[in-house]
Amino acid sequence: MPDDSTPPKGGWGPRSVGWFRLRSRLAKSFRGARQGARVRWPKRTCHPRDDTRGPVLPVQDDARASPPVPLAHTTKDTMTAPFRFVHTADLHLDGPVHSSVERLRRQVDAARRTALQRLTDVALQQRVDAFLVAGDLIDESCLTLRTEAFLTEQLARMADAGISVVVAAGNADPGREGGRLSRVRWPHDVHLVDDAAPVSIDVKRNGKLVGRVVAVGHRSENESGSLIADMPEPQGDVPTVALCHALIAGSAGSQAHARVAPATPADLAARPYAYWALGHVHQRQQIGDAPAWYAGPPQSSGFSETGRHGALLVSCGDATKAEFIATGSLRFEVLRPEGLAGVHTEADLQAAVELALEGPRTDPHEQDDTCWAVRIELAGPCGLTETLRRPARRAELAGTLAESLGVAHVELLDSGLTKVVDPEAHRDPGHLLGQGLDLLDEARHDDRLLQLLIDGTGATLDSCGGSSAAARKARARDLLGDLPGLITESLLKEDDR
Ligand SMILES: [Mn+2]
Repeated sequence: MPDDSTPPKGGWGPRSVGWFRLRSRLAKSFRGARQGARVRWPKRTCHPRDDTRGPVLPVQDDARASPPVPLAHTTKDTMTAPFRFVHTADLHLDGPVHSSVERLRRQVDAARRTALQRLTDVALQQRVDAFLVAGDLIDESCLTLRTEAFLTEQLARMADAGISVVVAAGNADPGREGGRLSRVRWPHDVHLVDDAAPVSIDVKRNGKLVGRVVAVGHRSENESGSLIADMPEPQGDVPTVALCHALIAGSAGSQAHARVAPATPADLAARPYAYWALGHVHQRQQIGDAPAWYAGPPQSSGFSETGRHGALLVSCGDATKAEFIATGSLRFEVLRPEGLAGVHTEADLQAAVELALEGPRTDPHEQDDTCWAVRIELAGPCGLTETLRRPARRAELAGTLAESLGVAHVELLDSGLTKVVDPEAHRDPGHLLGQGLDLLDEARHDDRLLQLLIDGTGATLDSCGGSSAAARKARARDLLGDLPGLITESLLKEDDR
């Protein structure tokens, strides 16, 4: 949770009604101000088209920001121009989507094709020299003929424009004989690297050598040896880029991926390539300070991959530069709304969810036409707990929320909802809780007892109200004011479910 969701010290309890209402009001005024300035996301039902070709989508702002490199170069230009390419990986076309919702699975399928089309558009607009895929472009068990036709059409668009397309096999699309990858009707200009033996590909622009790609591929779905070990030392005449699907030890998120083609950052450092185009770990990242990157998938495949997704536009000249290009059109977010104790109606719930969604939705780099899939994890005391504990009602509410928020998909999860407790209902002096509540009352209203408590705990209790005896007492009273709710909640927790 972001820091701004923390209530002020000494003021309200973390889930008090007052806090929630204030946040709700702030969110509303913020939304009002924003709508006045610029409407970023119209309320609309957002369903990516499910046809094979997908919609024709505009190229990302990131790509538009840099002017295209002209195709014609003077001899001098060609000698000094950097080697420029798009680095992508792990698109998993037609691969599994971890959701039980069929419509969402179809939307991810469509968004993956959209991402491929956007990648192609970027490569053409930027007039790059090469398009490098570091494995798992397709999922070998699932690729349909329709998607294959779409894939080869996009790659042919680039190959026809003189872009060197290099596809390395990964563990989800290994290059074994008779496997799905080997049966794809690749455009004849596409370099398919489907074996562990390193292949060196010269990349030319207008007939002149501008760069070189050294690539290795996976032959099976469980390559246990290092594929990097056999990669040769790069030659020094032009920038040389290594292309490989591998598990680099210590990379962020690597523990979630199969241990195939394992290697270490030291293995990369031992071979001074101008750039390592890596695939396999689904998290965009640089490996230490090395010119080595995982591009991450160009489209998320579910709630385990939140945030923006895209590819890297790389330039290897005197220096190596990697720039992020957003290509994901369906963004996944997991939200944990705060202040649920103040939620008593469906409108309250919507306000709490909108507030939690503000952060991701105000991401200045996000596209206005991005579709959203939102998982809302509900936990803690909530005024709507009885309703929200019923799966059928949650599903119904999720549908309503998706429509009113203008997002493609909403799912509501009960991640530990409890009822809101009212200490006043437990004032019976005949049991432990009732006696505890009475004691707390006494301490709050008896100055002598309060002073004893302050002296006894040795707490500083200085606050923005100052450090006078009166200010300390006021602060102690405030703190005690939260306790009836807290002890009632914890003593009644056992009975709550
Ligand atoms: Mn993989």
